[in-house]
Amino acid sequence: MKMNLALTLIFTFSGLLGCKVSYDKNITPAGNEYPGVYLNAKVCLEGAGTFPMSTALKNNNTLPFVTPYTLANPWLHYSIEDIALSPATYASPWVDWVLVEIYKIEFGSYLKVDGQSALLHEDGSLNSSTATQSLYFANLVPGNYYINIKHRNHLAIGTQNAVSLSIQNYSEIDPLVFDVDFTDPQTVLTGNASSSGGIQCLAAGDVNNDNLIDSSDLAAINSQVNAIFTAAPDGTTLNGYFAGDVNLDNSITVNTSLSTIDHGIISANDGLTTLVHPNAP
Ligand SMILES: [Ca+2]
Ligand SMILES: [Ca+2]
Repeated sequence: MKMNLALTLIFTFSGLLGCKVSYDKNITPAGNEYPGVYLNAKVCLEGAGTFPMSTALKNNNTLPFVTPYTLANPWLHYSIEDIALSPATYASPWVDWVLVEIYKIEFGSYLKVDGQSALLHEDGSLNSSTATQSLYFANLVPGNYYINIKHRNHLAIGTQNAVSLSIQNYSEIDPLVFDVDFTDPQTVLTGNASSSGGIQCLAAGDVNNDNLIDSSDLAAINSQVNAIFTAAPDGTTLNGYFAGDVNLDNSITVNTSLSTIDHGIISANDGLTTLVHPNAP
């Protein structure tokens, strides 16, 4: 969201002699039209396949109009940028919501300084909740930051090194030039552990969001079906926005032998863990 942030603060205080003194202070940084920075980034979700990624959730109108990343565990996320999507915004080919977290080093430790939900386009670009490519972080100044991408049923991914964010004016953004290309295995901390064909993706299958893909994620799919249809027989399928839908095709199916497509993706990634800065809890 681009905003005119040439803010003016008016300070008023009482002087020692009791007279009131007022003055204006323009807080726009000298030489910069806008405070804050833009992030233009590219991301791949393994479960959604290769580019263009699957938009089945949006196509079936089960993609939520508001971010699924909230103040509740495990996301603990809130941002004023996370507004409900308009019908016009919803019409674009979105894959899913992702969560962007930005850290900086302060006194030797990683400090989370901002975060924002983003819409993942089928071409991999991150877009704001008003459907503009790139994300605007009003409270950040140009500098070097570590950036992590989280997803509700994929393992998080993060930059190996601090990256420079400097663009302060939306008109300067080249949609084809990414500040961070998370699909480049050289960019991310996980190296090529979950890359396919040279494309780095967030690894699919962390259904229960514990930063590990294992058998508990397999069991979670059947549990989600059985939570709605008790003792559902094998083959019972639910359509909708479920954490167990790791291939993002809008469906999960109960299967006691754990052999559906969603189960298979989890099994293939068994043992993978999140590796980001700072270390995942
Ligand atoms: Ca897990
Ligand atoms: Ca599925």
